[in-house]
Amino acid sequence: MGIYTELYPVSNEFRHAESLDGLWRFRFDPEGEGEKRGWADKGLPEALSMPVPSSFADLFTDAAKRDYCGDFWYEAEFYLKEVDESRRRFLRFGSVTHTCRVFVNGKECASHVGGFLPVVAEITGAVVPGRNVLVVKVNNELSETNIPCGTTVRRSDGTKRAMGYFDFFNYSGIQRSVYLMELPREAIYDYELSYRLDGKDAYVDYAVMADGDADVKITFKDAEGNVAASASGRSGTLFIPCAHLWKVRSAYLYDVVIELVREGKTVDRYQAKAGVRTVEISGENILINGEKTYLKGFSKHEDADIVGRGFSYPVLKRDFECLKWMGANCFRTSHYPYSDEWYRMADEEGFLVIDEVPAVGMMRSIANFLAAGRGEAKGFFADCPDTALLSKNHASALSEMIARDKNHPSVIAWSVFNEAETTSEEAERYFAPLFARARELDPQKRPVTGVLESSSSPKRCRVNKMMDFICLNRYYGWYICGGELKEAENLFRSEMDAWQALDLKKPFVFTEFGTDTLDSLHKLPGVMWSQEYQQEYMLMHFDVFDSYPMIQGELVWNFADFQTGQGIMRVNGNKKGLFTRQRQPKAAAYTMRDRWLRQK
Ligand code: BDP
Repeated sequence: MGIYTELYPVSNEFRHAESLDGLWRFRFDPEGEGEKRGWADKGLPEALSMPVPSSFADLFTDAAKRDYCGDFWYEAEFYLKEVDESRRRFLRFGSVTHTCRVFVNGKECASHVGGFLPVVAEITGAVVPGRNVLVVKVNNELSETNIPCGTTVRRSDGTKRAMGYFDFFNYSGIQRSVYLMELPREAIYDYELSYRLDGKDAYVDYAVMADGDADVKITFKDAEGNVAASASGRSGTLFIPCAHLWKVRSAYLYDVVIELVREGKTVDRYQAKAGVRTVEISGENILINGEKTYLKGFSKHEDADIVGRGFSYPVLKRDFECLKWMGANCFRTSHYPYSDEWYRMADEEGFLVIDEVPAVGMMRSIANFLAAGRGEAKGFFADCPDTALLSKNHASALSEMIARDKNHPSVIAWSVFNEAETTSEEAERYFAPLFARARELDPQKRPVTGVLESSSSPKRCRVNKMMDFICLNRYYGWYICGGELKEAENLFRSEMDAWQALDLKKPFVFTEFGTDTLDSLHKLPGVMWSQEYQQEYMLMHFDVFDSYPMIQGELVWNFADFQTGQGIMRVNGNKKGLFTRQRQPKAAAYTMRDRWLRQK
C-alpha cells in the first residue's frame, strides 16, 4: 500500500471503521518514567478513567491536573475475532495534542508531531486474535521549534508549565475521535478532485491513488442517486452536463464513489461527498463559481465548557445553527485545523472555510496578543533556536492539512500563519517556501494567505506579496485607542488609506476585530467591556469596511467566548465572543446579524 493519507474513515462491504471512543485508562507521568517502567508493553498501573475524545484539563477539580504539562498516557483495548491476512488494519486518531507515540501490544506503530491533524498507525503486524492492548504516550509541552509556538518552564517544585505565545488554553489529550479501520490489501488511499465550469456544464479532473494495479472506476451520483458522470482510469476527467453547483449557503452535494475493480469484481470502494464549485481571486474580488462573494462570519475556536477542545457533535451542531441564525457564510479555523466533522458540516451547509495551520505564536512576547494588537511585536525568526526544525514541522502540518482537507468544497483558502512576525528578511525567507509548498500541493490551486497583525503594516510587511488575498487582524478601539472610537476610527482609516495607496489589486479580509465584552455589563454611553461598547465598535467598523472597495470580508473575533491561560488581561478567558461560551447571543450579535441579513 502507498502512504496512507488522511482519508476520513468509511464503512461498506469492503472496508470497516469502528469507533473506539469511550472511557479509556489514563495517567500522568510527571517524572517521565513510563517507558522505563514498561507502560508501553504492559499497560498502565493505577490508571484514572478518561473520556476520549476530550481535553483532560477541565474535567478535574484541582489546578495541578488542569495545568499539567509533560508526558501522559492513555490505554484502551479492542478485540478482534480473527486476524485475516488478506486485510490491513489501521488506527486513525483525529488528533493527539501535541506529540504522541502509539503502541499496540507493546509494538510501536506510529509517532506524530503536531496536535491538530490525524495520526494514522498501521497495526497489521501488531494485532492478534482476541484482546489487543493499545497504549498512547502523549506530550503537551510547547517550544519554539514546533507549532503552535511557546516555551516550557520549570517551576521551583520541579513541575513543568507550558507557556504559549498565543491566547488560548493549551488544551491537550486525545481530543478527537479514534477509529479502528480494516481495509483490503489492495485499497484506495487517496483521491483528488478539481473543477472547471463551462457555461452550465462542469469538468471534474480527478486522480485516484491506490495500491496494486486494479482498474479504477469513479462515479458522480446526483442527490437522487442517478449517475451524473463516470470514468475509468487512475486519472482523467469527468464531464457533468448541466451540473448542480455547490453554492454559498446553498450547497449541492454529489456522491462520489470510487471503486477498485479486478477481473470484473469490485475489491475496494470509497465513498464521499463532493461539491462542484470554483474559487478564484480576480483583482480585488473573491469569486465563487465566478460570482463576487463577500465573506461574513467569524474566526472561531474549537472550545467549549468541560470538553475544552474535545470534539463534540452537540457543540458542532449548535455552532452551525448560530452561524446560520447570524446570516454568516464563512469562518476561519483559527488557529489550527479543526476536527474533520467541521468541514463535513460546512460542506453540507454551504459555508466557506479559511483553513489555518497551527502556526501561531511566531512572535516572542509574554502576552503576545497584546503586543500584536498594539503593533509592538518583536522579531522571531532571526533568533529562533532552530528555524530549520520549526520550518520542517510547519511544512508537515501544512502538507497534512492540505492532504486531509483538499476535497472539501467548503475550503476556499489555506492560511499559512496567524500573526507571525513578517517584517524581517528572515521572515520573508522563512515563509516563501511554505507558500510555494501550499500552492504546489493543492490540486485545486486555492488561494493561499496568512494573517497579519498590526506590526505588519503597509510599509513594513514583507510577506503580503506572497498572499493571494490579504487577511488583517486589527483592534482599533480596543488595543489601540481603547474607549476612544472616534480617534480609533481616524487611525484605522489612515492605515487603510496607506494600504489602498499601495494598490495591491488584491482583496482584503478582516480576519479579526473585536472587543472583550461581559454579558453582565451594560453601560450607556458604552465603556470598554460593556455590551453597548461592543455594538458601537461594530458600527464604527461597518463604516470603515464600507468605505474601501478592496475590503471583501469581515470575520469577527470571536464567534464565542473561549478559555485562555490566566492573566491580568483575561477574566476567565477571552470575552470577545458575539456569543457567550454557552452559545447565547450578546447584544452585538443582533447588530451584526442585522447587517449580515441585509447584505446579499
Ligand atoms: C490576536 C490573536 C488571537 C487573540 C486576539 C485577542 O490572533 O488569538 O485571541 O488577538 O487579543 O492577537 O483577543
